[in-house]
Amino acid sequence: MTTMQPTPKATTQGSIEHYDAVIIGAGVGGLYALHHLRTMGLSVRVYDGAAGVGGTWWWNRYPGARVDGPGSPFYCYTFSEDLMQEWDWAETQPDQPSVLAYLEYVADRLDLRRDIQLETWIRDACYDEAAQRWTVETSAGVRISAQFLVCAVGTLSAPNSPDIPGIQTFAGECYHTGRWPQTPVSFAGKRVGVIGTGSSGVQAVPEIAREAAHLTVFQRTPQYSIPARNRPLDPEVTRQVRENWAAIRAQLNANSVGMPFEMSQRLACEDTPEQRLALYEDLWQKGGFHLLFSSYADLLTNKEANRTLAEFVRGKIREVVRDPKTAEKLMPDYYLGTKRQLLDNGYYETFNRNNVTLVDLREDPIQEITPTGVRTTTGNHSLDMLVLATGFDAITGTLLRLNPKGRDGVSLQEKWRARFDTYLGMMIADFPNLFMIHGPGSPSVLYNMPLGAERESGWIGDCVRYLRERGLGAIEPTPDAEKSWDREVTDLANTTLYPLTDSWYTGANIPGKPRQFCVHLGGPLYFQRLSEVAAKGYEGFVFEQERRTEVVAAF
Ligand code: N01
Repeated sequence: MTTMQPTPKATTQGSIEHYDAVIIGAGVGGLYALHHLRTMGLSVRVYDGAAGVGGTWWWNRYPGARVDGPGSPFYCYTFSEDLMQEWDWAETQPDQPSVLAYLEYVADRLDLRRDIQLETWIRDACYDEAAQRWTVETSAGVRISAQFLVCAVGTLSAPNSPDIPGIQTFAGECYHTGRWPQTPVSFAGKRVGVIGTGSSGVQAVPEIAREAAHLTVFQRTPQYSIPARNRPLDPEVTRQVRENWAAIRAQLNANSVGMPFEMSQRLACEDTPEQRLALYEDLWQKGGFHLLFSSYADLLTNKEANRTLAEFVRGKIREVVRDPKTAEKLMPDYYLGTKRQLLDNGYYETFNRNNVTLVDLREDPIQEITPTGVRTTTGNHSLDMLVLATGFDAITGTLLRLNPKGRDGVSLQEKWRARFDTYLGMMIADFPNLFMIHGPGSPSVLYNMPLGAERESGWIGDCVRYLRERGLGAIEPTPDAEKSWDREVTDLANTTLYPLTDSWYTGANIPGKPRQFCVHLGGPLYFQRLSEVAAKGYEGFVFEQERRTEVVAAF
């Protein structure tokens, strides 16, 4: 564990506080970036609009919210063996309160809170070319200056509130899953409607159905869901992970999604249909992403291979859901895995309950929301509560809503009007000294996010050190570097089936959003690219000499 350090000194000039770095966001990315930059000796201030640390895990308190990836003990920070030894996870798929408790523990253990200002939204961010610094303004109108702006704003943090006619008129309770209230929400005795059947919807639906008088699920696109098979975490697994932490960490770093999966090297066509079925059945029973990652290597690149697994999962839906008409409505028809793969705990089984109705919006679309419910083409659904599980303006939405202004006052909304250009997913031409964690063009949502945040923060720290050691005041990528990075990300994506599906990965869920698959699919290759660029003196970047003299770095 890093020893505790005094907060490096910030300075105040006039009414403006000066820091070396301002970090926006106190979630998984921002917390680690604070720790890392502060350990390097920088003065750092973190701002977050929430009333607590945790980012996405602070906001997403809807019933059933839990890690729907490989989970514990791998969805966590890896940099500190002490954290790994000290924190006990109870379940394989920790629930939202457990992940939040973990992040709160990290914040306390690393004494991060003294440099975090909560309930403070950053409303504006402008680059001052003469000073080579960013000025940010809080919701309270306070201005802060920093040489570096680190945007750890989250990839799934700008809620998508659907523009359905009449939505504002609904007189009952209405909650978006990504802005769930801090106070308990009761479904008892209520008629509840859930709009949306992505990861949040499939997690919430079984929980709400258990308590509500009646639940109506409004589904636009059926999705494939795999049983998560959440269970108590075997203490033996924890013991082994703790004993072999260095090796496990190396394994996570080498894995293409930063997870402890054995990635299959075998092609689907190398097995007979019977062998494939046996393998799929085995992995279905095991639960989680194993079905996708540990079965065949070509499921996300070969349409025919993908079809074999898709057909298997469709068969499972028919097996589980007793009413054949309902089962048919639940039948997905895109390439499995090309929307964010869902994991559930009893989702399809929920449609066997007497108090649950599925409305297929493809055949019976919503006409309007009224004060008393939802009116579809065929009739009215009276509701006391509406749950919007309608997702997010993913990856780029939050930063675009902040809309920082870079060189010559160019706004990010102008810059990203047609394409989300970045270099390495980390920096943007015309926005010097602005770093992103999990930005467009990084592996972000298709990588173990705490681990990705650590590795990206490490690169940011190295870059800052490089500048400071050479008396450089600003760094930004060249437009050419952005173009070639865009090609690299796009070429990688085009080797897969991802771009063929409308999803939030491609921006298709937000009307008017440019279609672009902006996740780098290279995994370890991405981090190797980061290291290579740094080793070549930050190839693809341009620098300015330090111009300022008045603000002395605490470095
Ligand atoms: O959002 P989504 P989410 N009328 O965009 C529907 C992460 N996550 O919050 O597919 C009717 O996936 C929309 O329909 P369609 C995870 O990465 C992680 O569920 O666009 N329906 C879809 O069904 C995940 O992928 C955890 O046709 C409308 C749904 O709403 C990401 O967050 C847990 C509509 C939105 O699904 C987002 O998941 C939960 C409209 N106007 C989430 N607009 C973990 O545990 C949208 N929909 C880690």
